[in-house]
Amino acid sequence: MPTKEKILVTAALPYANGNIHLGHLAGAYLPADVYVRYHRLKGNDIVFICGSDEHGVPITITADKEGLKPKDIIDRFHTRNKEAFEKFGMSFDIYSRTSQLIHHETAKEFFLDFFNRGLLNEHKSRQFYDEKAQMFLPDRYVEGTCPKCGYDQARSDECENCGSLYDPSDLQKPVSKITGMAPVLKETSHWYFPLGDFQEKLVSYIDEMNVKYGWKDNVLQYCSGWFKDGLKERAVTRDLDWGIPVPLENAQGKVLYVWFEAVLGYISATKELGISRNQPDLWKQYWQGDDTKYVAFIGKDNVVFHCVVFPAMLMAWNEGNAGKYILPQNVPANEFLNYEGLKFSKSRGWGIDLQDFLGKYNADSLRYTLALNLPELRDTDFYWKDFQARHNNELADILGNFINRTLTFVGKHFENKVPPIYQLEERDKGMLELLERYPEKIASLIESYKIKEASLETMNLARAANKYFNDSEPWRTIRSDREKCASTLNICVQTIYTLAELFQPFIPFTSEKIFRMLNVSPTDWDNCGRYTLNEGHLLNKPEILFVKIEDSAIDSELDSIKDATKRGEKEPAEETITIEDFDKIRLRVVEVISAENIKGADKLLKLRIFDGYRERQIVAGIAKFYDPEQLKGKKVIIVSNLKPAKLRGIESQGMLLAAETIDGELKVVHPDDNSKIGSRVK
Ligand code: B3M
Ligand code: ZN
Repeated sequence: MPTKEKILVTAALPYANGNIHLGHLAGAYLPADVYVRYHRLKGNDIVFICGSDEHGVPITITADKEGLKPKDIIDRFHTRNKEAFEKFGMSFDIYSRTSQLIHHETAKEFFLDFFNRGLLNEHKSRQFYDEKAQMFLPDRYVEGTCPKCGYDQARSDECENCGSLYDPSDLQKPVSKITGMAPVLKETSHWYFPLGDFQEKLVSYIDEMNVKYGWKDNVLQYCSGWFKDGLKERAVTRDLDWGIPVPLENAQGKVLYVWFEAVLGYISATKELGISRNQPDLWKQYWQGDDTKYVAFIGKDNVVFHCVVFPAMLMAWNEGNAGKYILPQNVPANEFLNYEGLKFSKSRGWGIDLQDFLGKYNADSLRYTLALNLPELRDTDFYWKDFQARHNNELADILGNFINRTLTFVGKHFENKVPPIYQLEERDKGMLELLERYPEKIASLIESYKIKEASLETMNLARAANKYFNDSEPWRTIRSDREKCASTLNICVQTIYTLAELFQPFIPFTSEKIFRMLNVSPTDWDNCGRYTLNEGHLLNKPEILFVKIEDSAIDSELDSIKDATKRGEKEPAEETITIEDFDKIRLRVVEVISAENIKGADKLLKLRIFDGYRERQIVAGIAKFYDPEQLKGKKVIIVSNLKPAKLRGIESQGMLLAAETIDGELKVVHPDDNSKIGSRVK
């Protein structure tokens, strides 16, 4: 008997302010589930932990937009996502939530331990405060004009156009993205975790894990990027009224930073699991057991938190406490899955959420399609046509067809009983050897996180099975050589059993159906691929596993995404202006005379335009979306009475109107071809 492994698996805790979509599944959840299901079949001792991440600014913002309390939002999405995951076949041992008391206690325990040991530094700083929303604004909710280059969508302390870093007080015309008002700078104080002190230890930890267990290149690259920049201390508290209150006396209105506590959610959820199983110490066996291997499944945007921040926190704990936590042995993060060639975007209504999808299609067809498209090395896409082809041409025509033709044949010619096996010929031996080799082959792929290749290879076994059936021609041998025919069908039935077993991690609902048709229960992974069904074993009637998806169904999906922008989010709050306000703005039809790129500013185009009276120069941030030549001679609309401003040192005498397309590109607004140059747009 091989020794059983003890394994702890976590999958990123999704924010409870939106629906799970296909991108999340491909990034982290499906690979994690395949991995866990496989290890359970191996008989390993594994726990699979997940839950909702219920704190953080995005949740308070969703709540504000809907005029609800954060609690209403998290209750809604926690329930929805939990259900969606179940329908998709996620086999979590627990799907917890970070609003649980046990989590608050765990997070506070970590914070206080660090605080009491003098690890955290308190600093004062000035941060943007939105007086209307009465809250401090996180960086990504402030926008303004860069003091260096004039770029007008710069962040509070960093400009993505020219790359400069500055003090928030130097940002010009700051605007709060929450209320649209100008925020003020207000002093606040926070506690900082000295991440930099852990850099050396983190580097050697990751090196060691990589040498022993082979980390993915993309993950190593993200990490070395962070190390190259040098780790700096990070604030672990925020000014917010939603979250885990900072457990100190002088900390009213402050909560623990969501990422500080969310990663600890894995530990709290394991504690909760133990309590529900009447084993309150269960969490220690996994989190503090030297013989446990911990694998954390996440998407690429979470790498720094799982490979740098969380390990550093655990190291910090371990340095001062007797009970020592284990660190992730691997963090096999995936890249992103796109939807029909474009990034999933909630705000643009681009994508499809899981509940909708599963209302119409089979979970296993989705699992299979996603498995074959996992963004393990680079970003990949979900295409409806591909989904249809995988379902029709592979699941139905290869796997479904092999099972159906075999079982129908056995029903018709062998009274639905597993036929006896007689003399084996080369082809039969070849098929049996293949069956024996397969479990090991798929196992090693899954164990090295090559889930995509594992799913492809599993379907290859079904391909080989069809070929074996065809080459053996049982429809001929049933008349010419009944013994030979019996042997063929015996092997085909054994093959179905092996397929059902090996496909379990990928398409568990289908495997269950196949086991029912075979009238057997699953065996464990190490026993599959051998003769297991006895001669004479009575089979059940076959049922159709996959009904083909019609073109019309896929066409209507494609039609509905064409106007995706019409669905999507709630309207953002807008401040009203009077007609007099609007009257101050002069919009004019003008003609573009020439356009050119600007050296060193790859986002900007310099245009010469004629406004009906004179020529002038306009600088516009559309260079990524236009060839200068495309605009020559075109009529466009500008704000003509805007005070001239310099962008990248070049004067712009007005502003061009442009609108975003559904794929996030900026396109210039063109008036009718007959519009008069110089005429006012009202
Ligand atoms: N909630 C971000 C995300 O959903 C975050 C993950 C937490 S894992 C501890 O992508
Ligand atoms: Zn700049």
